[in-house]
Amino acid sequence: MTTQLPSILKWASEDGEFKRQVSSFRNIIKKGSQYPPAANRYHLYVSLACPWAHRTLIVRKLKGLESIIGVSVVHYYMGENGWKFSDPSVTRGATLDTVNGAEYLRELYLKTPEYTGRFTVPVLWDKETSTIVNNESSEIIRMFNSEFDEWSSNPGVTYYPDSLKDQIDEINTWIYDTINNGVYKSGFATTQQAYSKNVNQLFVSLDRVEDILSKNKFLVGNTFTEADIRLFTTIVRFDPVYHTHFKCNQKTISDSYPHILKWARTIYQMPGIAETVDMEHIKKHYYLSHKQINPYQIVPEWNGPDLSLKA
Ligand SMILES: N[C@@H](CCC(=O)N[C@@H](CS)C(=O)NCC(=O)O)C(=O)O
Repeated sequence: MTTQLPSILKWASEDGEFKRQVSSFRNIIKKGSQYPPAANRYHLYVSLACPWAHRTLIVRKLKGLESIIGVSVVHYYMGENGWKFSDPSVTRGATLDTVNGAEYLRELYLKTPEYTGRFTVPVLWDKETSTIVNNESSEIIRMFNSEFDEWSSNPGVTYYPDSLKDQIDEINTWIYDTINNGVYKSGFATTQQAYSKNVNQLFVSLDRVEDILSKNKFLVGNTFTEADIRLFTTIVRFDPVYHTHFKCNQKTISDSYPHILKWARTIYQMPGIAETVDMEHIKKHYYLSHKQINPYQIVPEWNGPDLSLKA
């Protein structure tokens, strides 16, 4: 049976498996390039709900780039026309688009008329050429990490050190496929087979992470790296959202993964991190926006097992 879904909800392919689209804007900010590093030239568009956008907010914060890279935050509800801006006096945590005056995020993408992809956050915008520089979080965090040190309050600190690049890349690959994206592949599967395959892989990988963190403080030895940042944004959403909404319910982080929980607390308690985590935006976004898997848009009263990241 094929169900007719509006295009914004059509995320699964014929085999029932969710396929994440490959990001289209892939320019790199670099000295001497078309997009050189500069203060107050680039602007970041995010959703506080989105784990990919959350990575960029964390690196911006940790590198102390808030005063030279502005941020606009969309409303947590992603409706028929996609992400929308909102006055903070109406929607706590959201903002209007003070750079482009757009009502919807899609308007930024449509300034590139040939663009035919999805209208995703994060977006790194160039105010000088009025175009999207990059919409791939894994690349945006690398640029924030290394290209703006001239203005950074934390220059020289790197979350992708040369000596650990291979190990970070290796761990990022399987964590991306089976955990960061694995929760989506479980939750958006439209066949039992696709769901089962992905949810089983997800828990095999979480067990593997638990084992690593039982021996090391962080994913790559005792050094806090971008690999930790990239996983953290999925883990904070796990018990409150993915466990229930995406049917990733074999185990919870708080009850079954003591080392992952301890690691998540360590990161949450680092200066600046807690203020990037907005549980209201996170919960309301997922439960309200994905009508294909939660048609009555009921938002759970409780956050699930208490992650107690402050404890
Ligand atoms: N590859 C992108 C993925 C970003 C992404 O999928 N963002 C989601 C929110 S969590 C989005 O904006 N989706 C809107 C849509 O697909 O219509 C990245 O890592 O930056």
